[in-house]
Amino acid sequence: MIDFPNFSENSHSLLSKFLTKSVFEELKNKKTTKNNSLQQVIASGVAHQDSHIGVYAGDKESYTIFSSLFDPIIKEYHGFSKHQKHNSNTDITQFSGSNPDVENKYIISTRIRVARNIANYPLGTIISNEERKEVEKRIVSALCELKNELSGSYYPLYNMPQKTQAQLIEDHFLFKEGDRFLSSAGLNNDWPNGRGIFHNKEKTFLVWVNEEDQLRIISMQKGGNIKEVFARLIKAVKEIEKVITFSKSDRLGYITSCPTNLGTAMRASVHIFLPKLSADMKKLKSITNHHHLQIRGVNGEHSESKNSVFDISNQRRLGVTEIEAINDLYKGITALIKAEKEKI
Ligand code: ADP
Ligand code: CIR
Repeated sequence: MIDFPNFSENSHSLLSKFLTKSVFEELKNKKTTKNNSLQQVIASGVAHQDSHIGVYAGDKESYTIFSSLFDPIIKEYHGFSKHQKHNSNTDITQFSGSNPDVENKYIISTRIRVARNIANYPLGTIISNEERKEVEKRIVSALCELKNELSGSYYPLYNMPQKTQAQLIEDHFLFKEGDRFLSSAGLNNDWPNGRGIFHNKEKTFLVWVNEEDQLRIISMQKGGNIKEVFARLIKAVKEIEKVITFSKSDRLGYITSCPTNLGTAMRASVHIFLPKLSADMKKLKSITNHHHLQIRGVNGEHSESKNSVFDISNQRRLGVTEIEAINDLYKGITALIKAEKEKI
């Protein structure tokens, strides 16, 4: 039995906004078939009052059993109502953009990732040590079948030299260790067991294993060629999907630990140098808001931007197709570069 959590006045998380007393009463004794509870769902947001969202699902069923909490959060973040159904479209011939920075003056690198989890397993917050290892084994065996540009090697975290790990993180290829939001959700349990990274020689195709989601499939390269990065990603996802069935819902698309990633589960980002606009954050934010883009720092979520370099990506992942999401990025980045050039 849990008590209604105390949220401080300064807490602006979607959890504190939507966990009303009546929603709490409705959900407090509910459990999913895999035994996920409200306490588990809200643990991170209760521990960290500075959370933006504050909730994580423990399995696919969490999104229906605890829908009175998840649905309003999903609506507020993605603008996706409980009557809507998510649709996918990865047909690259329908993407009319390509590279918003052909002069190669502003975009440092482009990265597109999707999150995936394997059907019928618990998600990372409540998975057991044994099941996590099983998931790792299945993913690695699927990845080892990839050919040509996508072929690579798997590097488990448990025997990775500290120096290699630090360098991979610094170069933006590997997840950080010890994220406090993930820790409180249970997503760092049994660390570093079952965690690792697969990548090709050029590090243009990478897969994170058992971080926030069981797979984070990543395509990245220097410069701003969004189309090339997207094409590589979609090719890889299709190959992996021949071997592994991903967790998916008719309504919510791909199932992820955090509700912000549902649907396409895709974050398409550029690292972009905007020295003039960085002195006018109001203008920068008005452009990103207009194009449904999110600004992060150069070291990923919860980091600061440095030397006028920003990580800019699609905010909406659910209720938009993959093509719409990369179009948001393409158009928004084109508008930002135009505004940067016009600034004196
Ligand atoms: P995620 O993208 O999986 O949601 P993060 O925001 O923490 O997670 O980013 C993961 C890593 O990817 C960080 O090191 C971040 O700097 C790096 N990254 C994100 N976008 C780009 C990009 N366009 N170019 C290079 N690195 C990037
Ligand atoms: C939080 O609630 O702040 C963390 N659990 C991270 C939420 C996901 N981030 C996001 O805004 N896309």
